[in-house]
Amino acid sequence: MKQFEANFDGLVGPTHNYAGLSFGNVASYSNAAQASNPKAAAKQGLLKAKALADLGMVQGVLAPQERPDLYTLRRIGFSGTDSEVIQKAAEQAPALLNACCSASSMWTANAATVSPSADTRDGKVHFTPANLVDKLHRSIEPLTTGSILKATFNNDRHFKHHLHLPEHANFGDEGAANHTRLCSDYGKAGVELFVYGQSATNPNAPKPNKYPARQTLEASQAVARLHQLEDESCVFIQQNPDVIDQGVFHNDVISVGNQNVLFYHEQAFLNTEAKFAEIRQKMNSEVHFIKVSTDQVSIDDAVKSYLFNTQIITLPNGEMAIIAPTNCQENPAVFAYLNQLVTLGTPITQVKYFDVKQSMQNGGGPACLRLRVAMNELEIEAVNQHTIMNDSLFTRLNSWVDKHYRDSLTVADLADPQLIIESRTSLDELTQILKLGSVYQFQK
Ligand code: SUG
Repeated sequence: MKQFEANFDGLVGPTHNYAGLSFGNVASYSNAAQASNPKAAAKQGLLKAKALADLGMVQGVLAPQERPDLYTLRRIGFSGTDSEVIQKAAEQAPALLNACCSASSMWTANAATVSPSADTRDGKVHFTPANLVDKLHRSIEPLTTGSILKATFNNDRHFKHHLHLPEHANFGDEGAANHTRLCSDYGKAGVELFVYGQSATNPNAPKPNKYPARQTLEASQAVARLHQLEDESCVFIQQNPDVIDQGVFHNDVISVGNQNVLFYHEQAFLNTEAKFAEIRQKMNSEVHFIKVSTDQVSIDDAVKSYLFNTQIITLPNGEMAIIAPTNCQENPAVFAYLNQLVTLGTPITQVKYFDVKQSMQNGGGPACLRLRVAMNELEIEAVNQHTIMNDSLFTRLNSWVDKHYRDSLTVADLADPQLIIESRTSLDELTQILKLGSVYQFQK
């Protein structure tokens, strides 16, 4: 049976804005209060997704969430009509309104952790939505994320959906951004690499000083248990706390894997050699560890360019390509490195650049925008086919964006009561395009 790795990109929601909500995420902080362009953001994302479909990849889309999140605003005591709730929040607690308006569900690498059926004891594809407890604006995502995933992977025979982990800092979970799967072939059992920032129950373990470690070892272990993974197919590796303090808020800002390739910065992990030995032993087949040294690319350049927030994909002809943001072309050290990388004789033979700057300005590169789901042919057939990218969906989604999205949004505009009307109207139409049913119901 044929095996694929599908990418499900998050559609950028109509409230995409720069409110500086993510402490520890340098881009989010430094672009705070700029005007955003939700229409351009959504179209940049669609172009990337369509280009991957055109390359012969299985490409899907995941719906955005409804924002402003009136459910949360009412839950914390704002009352009245929808417009009164927004107006009162804007006057009394603008920071809370901003948190309830973020389009952060676009970064679907943080939507969930996914384990393919080849790795799980019951032979199903497992999904656990990330609880994202470290950031208020993201902690309100997991319930709706679960509904959207169920409506997209809507077949109990093949897909197993778990509830997100308990909402406590000890179980801080940021999903696939801190999870990479190495394998010889997508359909063969692989090694799932869980990268965590700190151990919550061991006060003496290393942790960052300045910025939060968003993923705990305890969360990663819980996900591995839920997904019925064998100990022999899991490796838990700690992120280097020093790089978290330099703006590496997720592992996918400093390393990325695909099949038998792990592309990483030499400062990415703690105990690198011992952990790589464990990976080699558990993989039982060749692994290409492609190391980038600090001399070649500094941590600062890696964070600014998002060299490691690239997607490494295996093309239908078996070669690997790197999907990079255009920011990598604009950084001389990184551009020189990538030009050299494709000549080194590793499986990576080409680089393709995409402009996803609207997302990049909030700290989200190409890899943040996608959730990977390795599936066999039968599983792919069981996916809601209306979410799979093709010429007609691309055209339809572009017209949908043209019809509903603004081309400028400032933080002050978040107080505009019209925004929730626009958001609901657009999402009503989207749920019909993608045939998702009532995924936003509980928020009402
Ligand atoms: O969680 N930015 C996101 C970026 C997520 C990137 N994802 C991965 N690396 N996989 C975050 O920090 C900024 C929103 C704002 O400031 O308005 C934000 O949430």
